[in-house]
Amino acid sequence: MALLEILEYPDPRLRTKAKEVEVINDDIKQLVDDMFETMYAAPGIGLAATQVNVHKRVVVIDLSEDRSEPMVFINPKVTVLDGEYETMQEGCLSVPGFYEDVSRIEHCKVEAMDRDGNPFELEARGLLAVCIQHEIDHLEGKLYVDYLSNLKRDRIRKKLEKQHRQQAKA
Ligand code: QAP
Ligand code: CO
Repeated sequence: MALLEILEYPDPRLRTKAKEVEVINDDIKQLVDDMFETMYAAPGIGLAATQVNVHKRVVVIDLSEDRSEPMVFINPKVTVLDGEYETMQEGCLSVPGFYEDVSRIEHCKVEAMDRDGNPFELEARGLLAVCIQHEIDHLEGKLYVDYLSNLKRDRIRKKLEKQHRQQAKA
């Protein structure tokens, strides 16, 4: 297992579109395990491979308090189940320290493969539905800040750029 480095906004590598996973081999399983370790250490509830600079369609999520419900989504596809939207405050490990309201589909179907390559589908609502959509956006090179006003996004970008400059000096 290994802790992976998480890319932070506005790193241009976060804009890379991830490729479908063709075969689930030991490399992919290792990636999944390292992503869980990295997400749990952060700590976070969701992480997409894009955020650790691996441009493959792999997402890990664990919404439980005690980190007992790891969920793996390889090549995830979302289908809208009803047209209801819900607004939730979102954060992102690639945008540390900022939380903003984002509106997303409240009820969706997700089809994906698990860590062993077995296909599954589930219906998601609430936080799980929001989190899956947030993580699939990462695979498309999209960040939640893209849904904010230019003013809010620029303010976040400038603060993070300043932090990154200070970190580089230290
Ligand atoms: C995505 O985000 C998400 O700013 C997962 O300083 C979040 O795990 C989807 C985190 C909320 C829906 C709702 C963020 C940790 C973790 C930070 C995360 C931070 C430390 C974010
Ligand atoms: Co994120």
